[in-house]
Amino acid sequence: MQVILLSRLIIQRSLAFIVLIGIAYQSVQAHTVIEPAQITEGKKSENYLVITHGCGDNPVIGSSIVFPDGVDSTITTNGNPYSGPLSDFVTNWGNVIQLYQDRSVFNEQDTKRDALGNVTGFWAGGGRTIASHLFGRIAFVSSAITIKPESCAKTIRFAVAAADICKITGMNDINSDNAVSFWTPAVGSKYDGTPGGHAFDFPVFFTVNRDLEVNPLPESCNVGLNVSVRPSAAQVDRDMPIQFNGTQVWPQP
Ligand SMILES: [Cu+2]
Repeated sequence: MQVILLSRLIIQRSLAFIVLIGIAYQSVQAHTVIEPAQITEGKKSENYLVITHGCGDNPVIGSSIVFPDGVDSTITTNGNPYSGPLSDFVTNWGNVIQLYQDRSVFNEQDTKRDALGNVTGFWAGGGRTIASHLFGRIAFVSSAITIKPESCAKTIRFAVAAADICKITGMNDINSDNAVSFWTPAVGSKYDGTPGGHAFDFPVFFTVNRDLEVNPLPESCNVGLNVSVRPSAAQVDRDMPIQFNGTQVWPQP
């Protein structure tokens, strides 16, 4: 009897172990992310865009990423729409991202800039591909971001739009044939991806946490605000395409 119980226990344990391995394996097949995903205000931060898988079985040949510019972005506080500007919460958003030149993953790369010359995103591509079973990472640095001391902002979470490109197509074919993996907020842009598709409306998040010791919340703030920032459709449409030497190379015009 005891032997039966014991063997049952062992079987249960090993089943649990197999389930655990399954979970661990799935988490390796993660989505494309920024790491670290959360940074502390007031401190420069070394980050990577980490590309974690191809488009189906197609390897990634390039990547394009757009940060909300805070100009016409959609802002919510604790989930409620907020109509004021981003500068109510962060004093120096704009031009805080800089790309490191590093050709170990792709041959070409550059920043994307708005009319004022502020970096709004970057792209990398060409040369070798990232094997679909390996990770690739694109290094960038964010300079110190400052949360407005008078504000009640505790966290500011940016929904960053990223596209991992596996096949260069025109706009019409962008959602077919595993051409692109989109990690974009579904804001109504041309780069929303397919509803119900892989990681639909699953952007890359980048969060700035208030340094509550250096920059404590004003007493009137109660628990503080979680601020969420999503780019406008117009900005994603404008900034997502890749320009190379003055010519748009993706999507094909
Ligand atoms: Cu994924």
